[in-house]
Parts: sequence; structure tokens; C-alpha cells
Amino acid sequence: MPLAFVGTASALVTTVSAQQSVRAEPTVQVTGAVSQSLTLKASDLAAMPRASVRTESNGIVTTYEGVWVAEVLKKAGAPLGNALRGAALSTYVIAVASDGYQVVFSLGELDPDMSGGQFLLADHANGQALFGETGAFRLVVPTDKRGARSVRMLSSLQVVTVRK
Ligand SMILES: Nc1nc2c(c(=O)[nH]1)N[C@H]1C(S)=C(S)[C@@H](COP(=O)(O)O)O[C@H]1N2
Ligand SMILES: [Mo]
Repeated sequence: MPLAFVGTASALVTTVSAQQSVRAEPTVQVTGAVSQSLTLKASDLAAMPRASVRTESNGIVTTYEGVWVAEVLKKAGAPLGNALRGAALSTYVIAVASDGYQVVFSLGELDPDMSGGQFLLADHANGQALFGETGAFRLVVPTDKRGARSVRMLSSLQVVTVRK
């Protein structure tokens, strides 16, 4: 039964590759108008300067830990601090989630040298690594009045400069 054998073998290959994609380590990417695109794993974020914020939603207090978005963008070579001037001020960042949710932030608001908002790329909540429907990474904005920009399942930060 050579044909039956071939069918079985290809089904086996499909099963193995599907399992590998399920087990793949979660990453968050930084792409677009940066000098260095990044693909960051939890271990990469663990090695960067760490920060934490406290949020309260419906009386539930959560402490998120992670890395400031500005630190991640700085690592990718985005213009921040003294370099955030002129055409660079027309830059925005799309926070893209794996369910298709997308939220736009201006680079200026993400820069703590420019603005008073807090934007944390969180990988832990209350001391536990994020998982499940929140995804491994969440963009937490404790200074916002509503939770809508708190992007769960964050998969990438896409950087776009409007002015050429
Ligand atoms: N990926 C993703 N993130 C998301 C949403 C979404 O639909 N998809 N909804 C947002 C909205 S409208 C709110 S109010 C908060 C709710 O977060 P919570 O479920 O942790 O309270 O998640 C935000 N982040
Ligand atoms: Mo919401």
C-alpha cells in the first residue's frame, strides 16, 4: 500500500509542525521606520531595564511589570529624547495584537522626555508571567482614563513616519 503509506507520512509531518507552532516561544516585534528591527522574547525583555505600574479597574488592583515602550523603541533606534524633533515628530506607532486589535500612539506621547503618559510593555502581572487570553505581552497605559488602549496579546509595534 505505497499510497496509504505516503498519506500517513504527510499527516505525521503536518501534526509535528502544528505542535511546533503551538509551542513556539512568544515574541513581540518592532518593525518599520527604525534602524534596527527587533524580535523580542520574554528573556530579552528580562535583560532590559525593568519598570512596574499599578492599575485599578473596577476595584481590582494589578501590578504590571515589564519594560517602558520607549526603552524598546530606543533599542530599535527610534528617534527619542533630543533626536525627537523635525520630521521625526510625525512618527506614530501601531500596537498590533494577534486578534487584529490595533491602537495608534504618537512617538511623542510615548517619549517620557516629551510627555507625561506611562506606556509599559508588560510581561508579568502580580509577579506571574502573562499567559492565556491576555497573551504573553500587554501594552499597559495606567495614565489612561479607560482601558481600551491596553492592548492584550501584543504582537508588534509598527513604526511609521508620515513626513518624509
Ligand atoms: N487585543 C485586544 N486588546 C484589547 C481589546 C481587544 O479587543 N483586543 N479590548 C480593549 C478594551 S475595549 C478594554 S476595555 C480592555 C479590557 O481589558 P481587561 O479585559 O483586562 O479588563 O482591553 C483592551 N485591549
Ligand atoms: Mo473597552
